[in-house]
Amino acid sequence: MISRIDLRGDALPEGGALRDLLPRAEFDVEAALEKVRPICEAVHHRGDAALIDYAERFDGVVLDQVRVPAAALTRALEELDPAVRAALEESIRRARTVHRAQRREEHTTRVVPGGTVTEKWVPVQRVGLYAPGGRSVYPSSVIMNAVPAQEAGVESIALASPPQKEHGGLPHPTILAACALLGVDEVYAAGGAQAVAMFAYGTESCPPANMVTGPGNIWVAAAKRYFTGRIGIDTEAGPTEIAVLADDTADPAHVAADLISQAEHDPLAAAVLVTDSTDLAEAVEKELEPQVAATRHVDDRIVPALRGRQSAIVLVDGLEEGLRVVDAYGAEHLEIQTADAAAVARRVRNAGAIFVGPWAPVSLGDYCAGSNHVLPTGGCACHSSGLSVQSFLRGIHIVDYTRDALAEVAHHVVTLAEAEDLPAHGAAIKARFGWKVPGQ
Ligand code: HSO
Ligand code: ZN
Repeated sequence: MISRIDLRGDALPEGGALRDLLPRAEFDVEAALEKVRPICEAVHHRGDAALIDYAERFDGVVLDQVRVPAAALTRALEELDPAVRAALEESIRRARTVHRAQRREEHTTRVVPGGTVTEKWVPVQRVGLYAPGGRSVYPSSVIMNAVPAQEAGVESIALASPPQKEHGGLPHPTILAACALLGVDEVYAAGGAQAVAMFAYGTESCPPANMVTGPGNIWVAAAKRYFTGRIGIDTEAGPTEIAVLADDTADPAHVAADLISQAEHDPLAAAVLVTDSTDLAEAVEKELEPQVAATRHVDDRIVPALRGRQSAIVLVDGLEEGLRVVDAYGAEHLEIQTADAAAVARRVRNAGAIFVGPWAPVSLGDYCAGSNHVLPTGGCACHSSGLSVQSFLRGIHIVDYTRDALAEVAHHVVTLAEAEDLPAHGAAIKARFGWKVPGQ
């Protein structure tokens, strides 16, 4: 069901070489770029008409408008299963609590008497959120994108999700209901690269956005890459990953269940167990069979995900080596199921989110921990963070110096300008002091 990689015995290689020994899915966004280019340009030139054409071609629905009427959101909320509504509300409440605490205060640093630099935090003005349809209809992802944007103070938030044939050309009703619960009332029935293009360029019915966030398939990731530089994006979300660092204190039934839980997302999803215990490795392997057999999505997602080259049980000599392996891997989600898990978690440097001990499985974080589930994949956790209030804020420096404060440092500015062969930079200082450098 899952392969083994045995890294015991020899010393582990450093950095990149260690990462090369670890499993990872192929996710070639570059190749998809060529395919999304004409789609993005069609939306640029033909606006809503192109979106309507693509809805027919890719989603099999004939739309007369892309904007979802307000009544459809209200109806979706009225028809939502009350238990699902209660769970979504709890998820929103917890996410709000955590994300509200991420707000940043303006801060002024007095560099010298009369010279200050203030950093003020300004939300992005308009954000387009993307919620996938098809295999991954995740109202939880609507929450994870909308809540940080709202808590950051983003003024204008719109959402796009693919039109669904079975739902009369509207996005999936639970997506619409989640929007209604969140107070996101500007919703478009548009999917894939064309939805990203709609937000990037704007169309007759949808004003352009400054930023697009949200998970999606490879076409959405490619469209985000296409527009990088023109608009802000979160990350190019790749297939979901779970890594578990476990020792012989871990419960193999829990470890197996957690590996399967993320394999359930996608045939390219990655499930990686890093352990120094062969007993645990064997017990987890044994647990996988019956647990996989007892669930849904077996042949289309879980079995290919666990059998794929991206998943493995990695055997290491001890906890120190395990930590080096998980740091080299940089998992989207990392569970620590070892003795003294909290202390081990503090030592991890690279992970999108860390789940500590037996009672914090990734599924909790996916829905109701309060943490965000939009996290860096594909090793991007080595340089990026998950979605947060910070993702939707810009820190702007306000530089305020008096005459005396500028005079004090003027000679250094002029010297550096000369050293860089940029005399006009120096002149901008001298012009303020009768064309002389103060103090010289
Ligand atoms: N684990 C996914 C998010 C998700 N799980 C949505 C369930 N629904 C990526 O972090
Ligand atoms: Zn998940």
